[in-house]
Amino acid sequence: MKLKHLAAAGLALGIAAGALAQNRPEDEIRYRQSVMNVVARAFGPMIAMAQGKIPYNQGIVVKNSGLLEDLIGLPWASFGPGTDKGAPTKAGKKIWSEPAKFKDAADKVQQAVADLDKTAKGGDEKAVKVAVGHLGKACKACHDDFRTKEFHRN
Ligand code: ASC
Repeated sequence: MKLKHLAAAGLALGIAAGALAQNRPEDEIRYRQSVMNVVARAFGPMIAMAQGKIPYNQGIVVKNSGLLEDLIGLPWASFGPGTDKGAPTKAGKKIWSEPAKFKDAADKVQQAVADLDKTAKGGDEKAVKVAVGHLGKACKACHDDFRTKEFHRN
């Protein structure tokens, strides 16, 4: 076999191996926690604005709502089978025992983010604050049902 064929075969094998590779549970846990951490950082200032703790800032609202819209679809695929343990996590057992309910709660969060992003672009401060409240409620509802108070290792 010529060198360039060997290189091509090696590349093809590498791609196939990559496609088959499963992320380890600890990597999935770290990934979903990382996304949620950035999500919370983006949402925080909007909560503070809605609560009147900091002045309303349309630029931050648009930027951070866009960030949320980009990010909020990412963590859900990392709650797959076998990712209930492997690293300290607050993920509750019900995520895996009641997956339809978990999906419903996650869908509500994603819908509330989409609503906030759309409202943010409209620039109506009052409407934004209502949308922020809706998203906060959706976040909290999912956390109440599917997140434990403390980290656990199972
Ligand atoms: C956040 C965050 C949460 C939710 C929750 C909404 O930014 O870290 O857990 O929003 O406070 O009620």
